[in-house]
Amino acid sequence: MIVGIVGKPNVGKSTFFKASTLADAEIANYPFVTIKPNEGVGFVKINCVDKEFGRQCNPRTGYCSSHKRFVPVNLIDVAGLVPGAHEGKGMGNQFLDDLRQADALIHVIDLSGSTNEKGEVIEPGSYDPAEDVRFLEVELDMWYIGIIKKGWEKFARTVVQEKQNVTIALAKQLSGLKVTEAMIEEAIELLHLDKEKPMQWKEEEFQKLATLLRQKTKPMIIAANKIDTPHAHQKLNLLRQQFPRYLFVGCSAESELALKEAAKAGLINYIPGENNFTIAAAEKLNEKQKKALDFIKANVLEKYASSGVQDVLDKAVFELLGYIAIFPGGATKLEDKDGNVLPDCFLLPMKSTALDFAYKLHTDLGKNFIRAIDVKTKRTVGKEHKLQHRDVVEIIAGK
Ligand SMILES: Nc1nc2c(ncn2[C@@H]2O[C@H](COP(=O)(O)OP(=O)(O)OP(=O)(O)O)[C@@H](O)[C@H]2O)c(=O)[nH]1
Ligand SMILES: [Mg+2]
Repeated sequence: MIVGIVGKPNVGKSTFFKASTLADAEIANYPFVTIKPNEGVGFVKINCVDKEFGRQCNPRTGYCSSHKRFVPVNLIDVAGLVPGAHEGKGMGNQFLDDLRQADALIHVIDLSGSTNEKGEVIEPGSYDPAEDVRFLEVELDMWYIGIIKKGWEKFARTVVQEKQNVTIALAKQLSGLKVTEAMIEEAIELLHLDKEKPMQWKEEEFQKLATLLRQKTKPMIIAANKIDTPHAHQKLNLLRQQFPRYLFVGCSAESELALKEAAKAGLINYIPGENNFTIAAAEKLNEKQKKALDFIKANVLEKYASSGVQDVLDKAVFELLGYIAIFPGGATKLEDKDGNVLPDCFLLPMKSTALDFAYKLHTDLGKNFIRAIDVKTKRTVGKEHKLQHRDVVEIIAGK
């Protein structure tokens, strides 16, 4: 799974990315610091199942801290997009292309209102973040329209002349954006488009088609960043009323980054997403660090119950995309051959079945599937059994 971090310049995308991955992204207070997409691994947080078995797990990927399991997801930090990006403004075309493979988007906006539409620093509170929300929708839709309409006449003519199915042909053309035949079929039906006469599709129909496909393939959560600044909370409430179709999560990427770095340096104990931290080495903290930690405690953690960054990732994967986390495990033992307890945890689309999971583990397990065991209840289940979030499953397969 790939989650793209998007937004205009200077809203805090790289800070969010670095806080989520602790990778070495450049952070600075001016636009266009990022010129290549940063790719990294972030983590979603779940209550680990190890506790229910009275064990401590040994993850092969990710980590587990106080029975909170952190499962890896791929993140990309894309350079800032400006209005007109779809026409190539600010290298927009190239930046948009970096998003093709994304399964979901985290749209970072600036609640402080201290950056204009180009990301330039202005008087705090003088820019309405609602504009951030609107502009990105337009740019993404225009980008999709551009791809759909590229060589459309020739495409439509060939489809008609060769009696091709327009759905299949279009799905092929758009597969790079993760558009499927089913999505196109659904959109065509909804818009009452004539499949026999693609040459007659109108401009406004292309627009609606682009919006529908963009919403399906790039579902978006909004990370309302800089929640630590004055009036940010009122602004966020207003945005929620203005845009009920979006899931907004307030966050302070800068606070999360400071906490993670302090934890990494051994100064504090902090589990990402929690509402508190403890001082681990008071003697090593200088005045500036103490002040920063006090600020974060009072203005972020105590006010909002967390820095919000972990929440954004978790909600993107589990609410927006509706994924579930599944652990492979044996009904009689939870260890792998090297003695690691519950070493793996996989993220699967909702409604995944036992058979889907078998294929995810190994094609041979899928092909030779006999039955599965729900390890928590020890019940035997069949191919079609729908898995639930945090299930532990053993696959029994033939040779
Ligand atoms: N107050 C506050 N400032 C933040 C927060 N997150 C980021 N910033 C500041 O916002 C500025 C821009 O941060 P970046 O992470 O470089 O922004 P970006 O969106 O990646 O910018 P481009 O790469 O130019 O598109 C920096 O000065 C950050 O310190 C936050 O949560 N609160
Ligand atoms: Mg950046």
